[in-house]
Amino acid sequence: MLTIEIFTLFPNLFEAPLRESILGRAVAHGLLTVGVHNIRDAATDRHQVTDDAPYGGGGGMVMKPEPIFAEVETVLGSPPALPVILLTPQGTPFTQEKAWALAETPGFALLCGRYEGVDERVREHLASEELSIGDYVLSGGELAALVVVEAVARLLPGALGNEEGARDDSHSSGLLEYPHYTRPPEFRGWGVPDVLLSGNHAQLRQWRREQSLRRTFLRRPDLLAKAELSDEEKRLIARWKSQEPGAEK
Ligand code: JF8
Repeated sequence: MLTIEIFTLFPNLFEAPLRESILGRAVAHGLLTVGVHNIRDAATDRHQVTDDAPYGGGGGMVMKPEPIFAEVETVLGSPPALPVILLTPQGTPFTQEKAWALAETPGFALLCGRYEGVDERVREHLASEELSIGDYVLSGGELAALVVVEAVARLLPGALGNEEGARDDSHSSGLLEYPHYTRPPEFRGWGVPDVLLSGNHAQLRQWRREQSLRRTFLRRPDLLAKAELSDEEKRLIARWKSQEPGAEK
């Protein structure tokens, strides 16, 4: 069973996401265990202060090192028995590859900052790694931690109720997903591609692969460099490159 230990000033933010859907079911079925620990529990002063003004001045507040070290070491021991991952905009980009790697470990801890972030000594002497979920600004590490937890949990064997599911996704193939349709075959005059109704499985597979390639070419050409492509697929993409920009999505 995978162990995830989360350290935060806002433990309530984790309640509903850990209860619901695939993640909630994975926890309920014992595929992983998630502990949520309030850093404020380790603050020893009367008002349980966890932040302070930055040395050198400037705006905002910084999370003090003592309550963070104390809470992490109370739960994980000293040195910590699990890798401690700090969520920060300065971290290594979190990817599907990283999600797979974490899913295959015994467990890890996620440390969530708030305010202007954590005292640098936490990063230097407690965190084993820093991750970022993307190039936009959040108000704290909690939602980033939830993204990591969900991306990892759904990869655990038995988490999807569909054993092929996770490996088949967009970003597992390295390409974007093909378009999906369900009934009815006509909705407000909008039809469904004929190939999906034809029952021709070879044509269907070819259509989906080409749709994945075309979408990736148009929307995320950066992904094509890493994707595994046949010689025929490479020629198809070379032809698209030499053509006028398509008007389609
Ligand atoms: C934060 C603490 C983040 N991709 C990301 N954007 N913003 C954050 C983040 C993480 C922690 C703190 N502000 C204060 C922002 C990540 N990971």
